[in-house]
Amino acid sequence: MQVFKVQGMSCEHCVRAITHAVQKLDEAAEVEVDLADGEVRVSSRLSIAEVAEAIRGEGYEVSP
Ligand SMILES: [Cu+2]
Repeated sequence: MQVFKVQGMSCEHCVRAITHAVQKLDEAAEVEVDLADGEVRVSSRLSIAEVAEAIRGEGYEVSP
């Protein structure tokens, strides 16, 4: 599982946007968004860079 620190997530819209962006690259990806901790946890066949790029593509900041 990969864990990303993501800034700017605030609501269910953000959860859906990020989940869909990752699942667009890997349909089978499991995406768990923790709004309270500002964390996104992903289990997928994607690389860390690919997931980070997908999240950034939705307009969120991803910490290295
Ligand atoms: Cu939102």
